[in-house]
Amino acid sequence: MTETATRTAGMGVSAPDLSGVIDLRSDTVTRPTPSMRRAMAEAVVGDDQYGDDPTVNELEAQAAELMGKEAAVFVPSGTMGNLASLLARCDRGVEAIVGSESHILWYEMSGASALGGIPLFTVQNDRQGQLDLDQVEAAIRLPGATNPVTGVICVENTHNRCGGTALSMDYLRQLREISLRRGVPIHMDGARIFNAAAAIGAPVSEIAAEVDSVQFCLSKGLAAPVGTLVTGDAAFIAKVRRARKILGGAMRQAGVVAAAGLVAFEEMIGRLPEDHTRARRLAEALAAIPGVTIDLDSVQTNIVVFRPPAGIDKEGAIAAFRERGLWVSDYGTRGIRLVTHYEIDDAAVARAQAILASVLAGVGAAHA
Ligand code: TLP
Repeated sequence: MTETATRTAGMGVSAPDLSGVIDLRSDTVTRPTPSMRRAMAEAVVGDDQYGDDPTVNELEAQAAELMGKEAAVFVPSGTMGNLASLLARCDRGVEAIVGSESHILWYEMSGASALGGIPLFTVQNDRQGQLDLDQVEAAIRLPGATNPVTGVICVENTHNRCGGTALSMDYLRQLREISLRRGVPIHMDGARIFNAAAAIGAPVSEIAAEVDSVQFCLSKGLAAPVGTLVTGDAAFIAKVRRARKILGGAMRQAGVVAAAGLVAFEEMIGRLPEDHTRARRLAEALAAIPGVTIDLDSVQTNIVVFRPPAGIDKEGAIAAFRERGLWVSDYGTRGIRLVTHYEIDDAAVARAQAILASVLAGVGAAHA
């Protein structure tokens, strides 16, 4: 039986046949590795809401240690990790500062505002995914009779819509200085913090030391099927646990999925630079195609964002890629996004390059 058939056996429906597809839509498309599937099958589990799941407990302990924080809590998704963190920092009417290009602002259904009554105060992101420091300072409210107060400053690392850019330690230290001076904590949406650490060559704990909380995802470049860890001090994590419960995200025998996370720590973190090298190769190939707009400086990790040449319609190009077996994401005003991950090897990159060239420059169209 093929893997696809095994996965759908008995369900009466068939999954799309992905064989032969080069899926660069996201690193979220990664399927669990064989060792993850084995660990999941063999996981020792218990009811996590009684604190009885040893695999979840181990995952949370390792996550806290990796980030150098007191505690961690396992939540189902990055979206819930951010939302629960904001709920833990801000009562109704207390503001969260977020970047103008942040995932929280663009792709999380305004959950903080819709469910938590938390206004999102937007500060400009520059091309590197940094929040302008003067604007952050100006956005933090002074105590007064009429204005709301600021509960948290959110940064994203790596920065998705800015093309996978990693924040520098120097920048983080400057932001930290403002946060300490003004008494406003920093939350890091570190969905891809391990990619950031690989890009700047610093341990994740050094990055995490400059912020009060970090959420990071197991289900992106680390290839686990489900899950995110929120890390921070013990009092904050106790609040995040309560927020997770009200959001319906407290689970039971979650060790079945946590087991894949433990394998991800062991086996997947160290290989992320390979994804960065392949993304770079794709970016350079795109830059060589006349008319393609791409900012090579922003290609620092596993994400590549570009615009097709003037005269080539974006939607048409995406459809033409797909016909040839290359799946990419439409990134709206930002253009087209490609994301490398562990299911993309050198041969897949070479094929993708040929398809990109054939559609965007008509090169070798007969062969692609
Ligand atoms: N990002 C997804 C899409 O939502 C765009 C992707 O394909 O990149 N923070 C960041 C920085 C993210 O990139 C994502 C997912 C999340 C949070 C949310 O994680 P999930 O999908 O687990 O809720």
